[in-house]
Amino acid sequence: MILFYNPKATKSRNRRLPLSILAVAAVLEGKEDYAIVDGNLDPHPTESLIARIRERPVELLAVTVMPGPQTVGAGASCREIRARFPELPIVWGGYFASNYTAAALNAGYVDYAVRGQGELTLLELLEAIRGHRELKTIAGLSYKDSDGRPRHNPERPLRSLDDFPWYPYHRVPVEKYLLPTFLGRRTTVHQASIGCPFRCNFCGVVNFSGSREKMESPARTGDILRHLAQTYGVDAVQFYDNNFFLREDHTRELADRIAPLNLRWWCEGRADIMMGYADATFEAIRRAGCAMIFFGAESGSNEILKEMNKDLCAEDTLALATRIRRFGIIPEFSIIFGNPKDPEGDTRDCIRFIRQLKRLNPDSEIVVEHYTPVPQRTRMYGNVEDQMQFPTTPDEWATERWQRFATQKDPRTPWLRPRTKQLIENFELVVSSRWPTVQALRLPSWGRWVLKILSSWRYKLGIYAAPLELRWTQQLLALRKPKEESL
Ligand code: B12
Repeated sequence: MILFYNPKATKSRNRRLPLSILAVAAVLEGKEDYAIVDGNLDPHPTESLIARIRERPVELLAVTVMPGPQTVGAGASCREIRARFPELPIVWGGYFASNYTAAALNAGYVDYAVRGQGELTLLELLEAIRGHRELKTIAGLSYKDSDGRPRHNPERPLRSLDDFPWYPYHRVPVEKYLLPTFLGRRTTVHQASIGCPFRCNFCGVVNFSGSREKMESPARTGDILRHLAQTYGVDAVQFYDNNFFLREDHTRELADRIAPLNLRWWCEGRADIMMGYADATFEAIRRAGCAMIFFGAESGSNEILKEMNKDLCAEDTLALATRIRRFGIIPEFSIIFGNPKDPEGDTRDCIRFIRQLKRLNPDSEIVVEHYTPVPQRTRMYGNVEDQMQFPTTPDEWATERWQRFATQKDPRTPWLRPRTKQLIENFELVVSSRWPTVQALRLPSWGRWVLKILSSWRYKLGIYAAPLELRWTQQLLALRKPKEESL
């Protein structure tokens, strides 16, 4: 049997279908015996894994790991399982294994790391474990050779999602993952493409997919969503794609196919690409149920956008903020604060840019990010190679200091002075109180008003220092933080 493990990633009220595991399990469905343990549902996943292993022989423990809390759960469970069942091979896949491959293999409890798209790599790894193939022939695989030295095989070219079977939804309790959000009562998740063709040098996806993207056909996305709506009563979708709207013809076809399903949905797009779209396409997207689009605006300075390799200009973001209002779609703009060369100046510029966006479109939602570097194939944004030393093991990644880094809560980067960090956080608190997010489903309307009234003088006068009253009020109201919790 193959045992899959999705370590706990989030609070239980935010749990989502474990798509990473479903994607790789799909290629085993009907051919292999497998089981799934999801730490987002199961409060004692290590015990459950152990119980499964005792039940019947397990050939491989296959774990999906993202940087952040999943690294903690993955490390703890795998260490325990290695101690009890030293012969059982363990493979890690996902963003941690792809971006921090060497660190993953440095753990005594990880034998294989799968980089990038994992379906075929997993199938070939199973062949190798069964003695029918050599490890060195498996593209996308990293492993330790017989001397314990790390080996990194060449990259695996991305395949279209249509080349793989549908996810085996029936193998998980789908009902438990359908959550109320501002989009609908039964929100699900779907990813209709993999990778990203851009080269932004602050992003973890570039290394993962080598600046390439493959999309699912609109027909298949439509069929899957119809199945989810008809079988499970899904009425809303969060799309995980890094770039949902890459091509206008694809977008139009997809919108037309989704429209009859009466879903409300959220996705990510690029301002420059969408600015090239016709009004009729925006209308089609709206008709198809699109409620909000997330845009990585990153900065209001074209110089900094260039330094980020973003291939975007600030004017496109500003124009998009104005244009999208006409179609009743809310834009959610994410801004990266703290350019390493001049964090103070950049922070002031970012604040100015956000204020401009809010003037053009007050409905805009704002996501404030602290620049948190990710290793790149080329240089990192800000040329910070000399200033950054990443952990070399998953256990080090699991420490409090690096958890706060990975979750972007407190990157503690050498160039970010505590005073500047405080200003960024204060500004975030003021702007998120002045316009409480529409994603905060449980926030009562009186709570919204209290936050608005308490913060409007600060926003108007640009006084952000020590907003204790806002911090307490947000805590009291348990205001949702979309950047940490997803929708
Ligand atoms: C869903 C998601 C989440 C969910 C987690 C859901 C869960 N697993 O339970 C939530 C919202 C909780 C979340 C939180 C965070 N996330 Co997140 N998340 C994503 C997102 C949007 C989609 C991932 C996904 O499921 N895709 C669908 C599946 C099918 O694709 P996949 O995961 O890539 O899986 C394929 C391969 O990776 C591989 N594979 C994956 N697992 C395995 C396992 C095995 C055994 C094998 C063989 C192969 C394999 O094969 C799969 C099929 O090809 C990605 C961005 C993206 N679009 O990829 C970011 C992303 C992975 N997250 C990221 C980050 C930074 C975080 C946070 C740290 C953010 C924060 N501020 O807190 C937290 C950390 C939480 C944690 N778990 O540790 C970054 C990682 C960057 C990096 N440095 O590597 C990404 C890339 C976003 C980004 N652009 O920056 N996230």
